[in-house]
Amino acid sequence: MTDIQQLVQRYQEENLALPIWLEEGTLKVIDQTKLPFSEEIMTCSTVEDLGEAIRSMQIRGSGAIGICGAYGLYLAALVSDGDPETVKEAGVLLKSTRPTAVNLMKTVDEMTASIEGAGQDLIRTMEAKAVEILERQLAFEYELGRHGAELIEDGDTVMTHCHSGALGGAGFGGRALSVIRTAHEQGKKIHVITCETRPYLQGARITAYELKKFGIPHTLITDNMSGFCMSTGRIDKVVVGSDRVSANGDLANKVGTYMHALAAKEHDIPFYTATSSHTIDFETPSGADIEVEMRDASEVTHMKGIAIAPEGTNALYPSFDITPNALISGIITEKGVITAPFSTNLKKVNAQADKVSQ
Ligand code: RUB
Repeated sequence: MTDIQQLVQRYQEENLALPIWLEEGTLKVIDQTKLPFSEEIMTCSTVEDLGEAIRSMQIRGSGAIGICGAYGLYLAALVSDGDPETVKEAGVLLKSTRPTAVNLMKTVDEMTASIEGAGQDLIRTMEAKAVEILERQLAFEYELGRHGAELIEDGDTVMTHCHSGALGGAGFGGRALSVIRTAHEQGKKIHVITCETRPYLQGARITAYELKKFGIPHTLITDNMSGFCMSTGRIDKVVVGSDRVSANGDLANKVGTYMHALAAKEHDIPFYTATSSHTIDFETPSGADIEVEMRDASEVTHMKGIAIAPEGTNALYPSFDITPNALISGIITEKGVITAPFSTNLKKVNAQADKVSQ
């Protein structure tokens, strides 16, 4: 059995969701734009196909697109005739798809770095590295889930935004939902409020879908209801994922996160981001240095191709926003929960990490 086949078997045994896998020389991806109404599997035969699937958010979530970086280069190796340059070019293409989430950049860099010692064994090296990255990421989800669950009390209502879950990560619960799923599996009676997340509705479509699968009670709200819910005592804690954390602890996450963090501060509600050491970007000093992806305005003026505004209306779609570290109560990682002062404490945790990876 190959490494990849063993991994697929493990996912079945542990009831995990594989966001992407290899079958007969092509990559298979659960098309997240179709969820929850159909669980369609799409095929990416080339790295170009995979790049397009990432751009169009058929596969999304910072962890999952990080895994695409790994599997994408493995796919490139399969058709490379042993030419390392083709594989490196595939990495450049994948890195250009979405600029904000740092995991994709890091996994591509890690795969590319391992090309050097590969020699004749390019395919075998790429397969082993891709599996290693996915397994490490999965291990981090279990670990950060365990640390984060210590913050969740029996009876808590936890709000989350967008989808930071299994299919957006390595299959257990991504980041935020790893915390929530672990607390639930520990027997804590928790309730989740999931924000719908305009305009792509990842919260309504995918978070609610996964919470239902996990059997975790939940309530859907629109993004503009969080202030009301907080002011009326309906929310005890907020846990969101993260696409990038800068060296000073500022957080880039799905647009709307900042507004929830401001409201949480006003109401003394702890606000956490769940992440991994791989998502902490020490090359980026602060949130102001993070490139925020701007997506097509038509994604705001239209829903599933149907116009919801008069023709010609100008619209803006920053896909992420920046939450300053002062609004963050703690950064949950596989190494533990990091609190202020973030610049100092993030560095300490990084130094402890044997290997910085997702
Ligand atoms: C990004 C998104 C979340 C994160 C964070 O969405 O869902 O902001 O990825 O979650 P999209 P995690 O890819 O749809 O723009 O840390 O689990 O990736």
